[in-house]
Amino acid sequence: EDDISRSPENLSNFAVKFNNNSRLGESVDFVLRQKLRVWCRFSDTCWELGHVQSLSGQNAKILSNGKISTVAVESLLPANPDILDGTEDLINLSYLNEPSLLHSLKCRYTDDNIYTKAGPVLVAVNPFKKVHLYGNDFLEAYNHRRLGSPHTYAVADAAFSELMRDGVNQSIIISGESGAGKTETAKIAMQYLAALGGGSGIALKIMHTNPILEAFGNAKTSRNDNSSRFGKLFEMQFSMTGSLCGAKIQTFLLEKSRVVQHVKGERSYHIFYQLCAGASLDLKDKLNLKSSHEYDYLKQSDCLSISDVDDAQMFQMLMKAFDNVGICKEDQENAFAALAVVLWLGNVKFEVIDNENHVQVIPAEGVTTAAKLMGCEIDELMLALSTHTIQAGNDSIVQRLTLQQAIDTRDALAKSIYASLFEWLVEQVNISLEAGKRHTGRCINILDIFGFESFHNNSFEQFCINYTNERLQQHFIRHLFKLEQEEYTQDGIDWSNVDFIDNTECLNLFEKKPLGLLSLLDEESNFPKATDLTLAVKFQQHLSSNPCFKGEIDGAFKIRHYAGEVLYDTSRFLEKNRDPIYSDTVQLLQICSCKLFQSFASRMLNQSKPLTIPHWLNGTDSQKHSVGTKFKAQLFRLMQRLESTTPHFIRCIKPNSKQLPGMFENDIVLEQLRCCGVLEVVRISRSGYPTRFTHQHFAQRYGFLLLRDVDFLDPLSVSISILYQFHILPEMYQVGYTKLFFRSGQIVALENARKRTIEKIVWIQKQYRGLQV
Ligand code: AOV
Ligand code: MG
Repeated sequence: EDDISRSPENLSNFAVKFNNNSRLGESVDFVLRQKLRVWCRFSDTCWELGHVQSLSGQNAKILSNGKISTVAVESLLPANPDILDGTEDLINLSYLNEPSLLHSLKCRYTDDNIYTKAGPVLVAVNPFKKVHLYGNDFLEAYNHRRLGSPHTYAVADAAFSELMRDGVNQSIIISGESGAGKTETAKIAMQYLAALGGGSGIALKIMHTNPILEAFGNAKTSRNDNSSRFGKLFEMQFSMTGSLCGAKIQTFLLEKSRVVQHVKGERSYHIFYQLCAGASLDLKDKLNLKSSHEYDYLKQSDCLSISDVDDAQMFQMLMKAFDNVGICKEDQENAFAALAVVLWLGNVKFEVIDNENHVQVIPAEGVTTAAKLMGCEIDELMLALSTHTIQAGNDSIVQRLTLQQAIDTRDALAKSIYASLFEWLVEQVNISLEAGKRHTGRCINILDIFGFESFHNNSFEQFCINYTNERLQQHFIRHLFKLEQEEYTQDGIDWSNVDFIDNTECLNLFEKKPLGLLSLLDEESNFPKATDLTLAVKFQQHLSSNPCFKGEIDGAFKIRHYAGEVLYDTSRFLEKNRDPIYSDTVQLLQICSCKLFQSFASRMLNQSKPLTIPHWLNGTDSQKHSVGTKFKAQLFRLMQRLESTTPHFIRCIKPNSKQLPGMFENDIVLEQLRCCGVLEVVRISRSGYPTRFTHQHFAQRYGFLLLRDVDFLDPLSVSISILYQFHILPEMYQVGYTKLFFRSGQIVALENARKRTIEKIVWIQKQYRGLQV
């Protein structure tokens, strides 16, 4: 019936193309007879669905959108039968290729099914609108896997079940670029775990920590109206019986530069605007608070509000959250006073008093209000902001600062007050969430960091943020690919390796000693005469052989990250990495009458002490305490902690860059799928064995279900007997030297049987006791 050119060469070309991407390996005849659905490639990210009508030479005639067109066979990929369009797990796809992956996600997304599984990974596509997938009915439905469709709740449920089953701590690791939905996803996971282990007041407290952390640690950026400017690890602690008994928050690297500087269209931290808009008259009076447009720190970016966000209302919610978490009124007011100090410091102005550009503070509302709220003399504050004291033997020499030095001093004070306030606040929250005696060490960690960022202008902050994302990506790769393959090989399992994109090279670029970005940055930071330009030259000199690095003109350089290339500008890199403490202002804080400010001073001084860095990180190097090095150590500790847990991965995907609902842009999604290796994850798990038990564990767990007496058998024989009794098909498992490996979905039947049997035993025991009474 079809006009098919049956030259053997054509057919075999076509067959090769199809069979490469197919696990079914249909014959070409079959393909053509069925007028098989194919994807026609028009560009790297543009594919259209069509049906093969005929083949001739290297070309095929394709019916697509009611039109017949000729397409090169090379540009065709097999499409899946439409019954698979909305498949819940991408491993079910018969043909695994990029357009099919995209198509599946898009079909589901259009129906508000934002969650899809990619083997062991949950993919969550940001809906940018309210979707009806949450709340009590859904919480109930996912409890104990009654509902199996992909969901953050299902991931949280799995983590909880494994915690209870294996007694091994779990982590839910959420990644994705800025605005992809990590923070929302983290809250959804917390909500599930709080409901599951809840009952007590602790669940409510835990949920109310979110508005607090977001008010003080989130801000509007050009990528996300509610962008997290810090990383957080949220540890939810459970008792032996699985009830929630406490929690602990660990935070990473708050972007403090935002307090004094941010670009047009972005904002500083939400809390400042909330406070200005929502404070009671009484509070406003106490803090001499004005509206946000009167503060230089806030008005610099011409952006004081966020559409659809009512800052005053957010402030009311914050106050409620403070009360629920148990932050006392006095602490709340102290915190607000500290915020007002930051705002008023920003309004402090200087005047030049000689021809060497030396300055003095202009006595005005800014400095007087700040001094009053801090509890120090106005003159003292003016002096601390405009002079520098040098100790020379027993004498101290006072030097006036230049205009730029004075501005830097003022800004550094504002930044460190804010950073200290944030730390202090997290500590207060932690005190209130403490499990105390009930703490058992059993926990589920939820990791929500700042996502990968690539702006028009990228500085030290993006450098650190993207470095973090590289580390996390490495963790992801290690678990899903490297460790997986190593374990199979070690245990003697038949296994052909899947290629994956490794980011080791990029991590080396950051971490290698002595010739890596962080080491070179520290070296240059220790060199008093260094400038940002000499830093750029140094990078160029030593790193240009790394394929992930490229030096650019004017002190810029490019890094090829797993998620794309980013251009960094070195200006202020050195200063931000050194993060010097200005001793005069710290001394001033020490003598403030306000206790909170005194505590900030000790916090700042503590931080200037060298860190005790684990030997495996730094060897016997001299101990430095630059921001980069401190952060690297913190990151290593985090990774170490995660390594000791069972990970559950959630990959958030941003469907468009406009933060709009109902808009699924192929190129943007595909780029994210590519860089986080979703295709490879699906490929590996489709052919892999995700569930595994040691022979012993398996025999112990299910041995009692056996119908015959096996007391005299070794664990492996018991295990094999179980497999036979439950008719687990031979292609569904492999027996390794020490472990059994199962394909996904095989353990469900065993677990169900186990549960039913235990229920029966308990019932019988109850009856028996009843008889005894
Ligand atoms: P992020 O955490 O990944 O970015 P967010 O979690 O803040 O991203 O999500 C950005 C916005 O997307 C939110 O403010 C919501 O409006 C919307 N959103 C995300 N997930 C959902 C969901 N499940 N349902 C409804 N709306 C959602 V960053 O912190 O910038 O890396 O540093
Ligand atoms: Mg976030």
